[in-house]
Amino acid sequence: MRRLCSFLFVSWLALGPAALAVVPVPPDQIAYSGVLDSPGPVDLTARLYDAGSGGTLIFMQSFTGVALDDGHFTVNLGPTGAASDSPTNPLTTNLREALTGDLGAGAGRFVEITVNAEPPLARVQLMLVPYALRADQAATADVALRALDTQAVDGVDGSVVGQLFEAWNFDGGPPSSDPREGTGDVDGDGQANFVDADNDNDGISDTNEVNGGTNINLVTPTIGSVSPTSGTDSQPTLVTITGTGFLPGLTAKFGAQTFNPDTSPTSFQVTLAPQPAGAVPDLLVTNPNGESALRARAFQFVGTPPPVPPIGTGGCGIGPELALLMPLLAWLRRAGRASYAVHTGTPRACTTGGQ
Ligand SMILES: [Ca+2]
Ligand SMILES: [Ca+2]
Ligand SMILES: [Ca+2]
Ligand SMILES: [Ca+2]
Repeated sequence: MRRLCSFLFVSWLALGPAALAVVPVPPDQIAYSGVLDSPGPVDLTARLYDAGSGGTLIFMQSFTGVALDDGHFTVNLGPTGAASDSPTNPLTTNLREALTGDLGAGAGRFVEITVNAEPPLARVQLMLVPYALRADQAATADVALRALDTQAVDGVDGSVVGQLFEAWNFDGGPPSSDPREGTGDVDGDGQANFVDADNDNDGISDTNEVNGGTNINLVTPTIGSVSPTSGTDSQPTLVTITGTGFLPGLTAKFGAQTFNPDTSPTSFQVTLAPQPAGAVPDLLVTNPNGESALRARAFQFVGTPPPVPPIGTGGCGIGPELALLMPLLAWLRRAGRASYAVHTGTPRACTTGGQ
């Protein structure tokens, strides 16, 4: 007796996992392969039942003179089978219809092979392939990781989409196909880079970043204000820096003084050590991503201010009082300050000819 030693069959489904989300349409042909332990050619009859034994005959197809290659054979079931068989006729001659399961038969599908006129071999159940790594073509796909050619995207010719991407600059920045643009979404706002005029959402447009030499895909800091802008050569100065795009871990350098302050996105503080009068350090703020902002001559160090004169000790008349205040006023002007201290003493009354 000839025996079917092993078998395999090409599934009726060759779509990716996402396509399994919808009910697949069975093909009208499936390839069926097996191995026989005797030389060919042979006549084969394939019957499709709805049960592993007994059950209802659904489809039947015969093949004559099937060649064997070292015992291996392959036949294609479908698309059309025989209309009659003995002792009962199959329910359909259409393989696709036989596989859809709406013929009033049971849900299972089992293939029974008969070799020549010998008794039938044990039935083998047809199973849907649960997972396919790759399909060269798909009529539709819920998700395609990469399609080399598409005939339509939501009803629009696929070539139109490609030409729009290649030829049209949606956001005024670098071309859509520029590696800095493309279909990424750096800031995660739902807008792809090629239509997002500010890829990294740092408040600086892609165009201005390109012109300014900063990175359109990395948050770039800006310096708004430095307050105060001066300090003395004798006392530490607490300085507040405001701006945008300050990231945790940033570095601030005032000349040779380096700081790693805690920061909010828009401000941070550092305490400058005194430096000799006349020093005017630049401020360089650098984010951990390497993006930076520079403010030249952001701060100046000045000499220690003169003591505040005791107003009212100069006698009556404005002249003597101004003479005492002049050194302090000059210091304020040099330091760019509006005030230095408030006199709290009690003015002395005029002793001669006063008001
Ligand atoms: Ca975006
Ligand atoms: Ca962009
Ligand atoms: Ca930007
Ligand atoms: Ca940037």
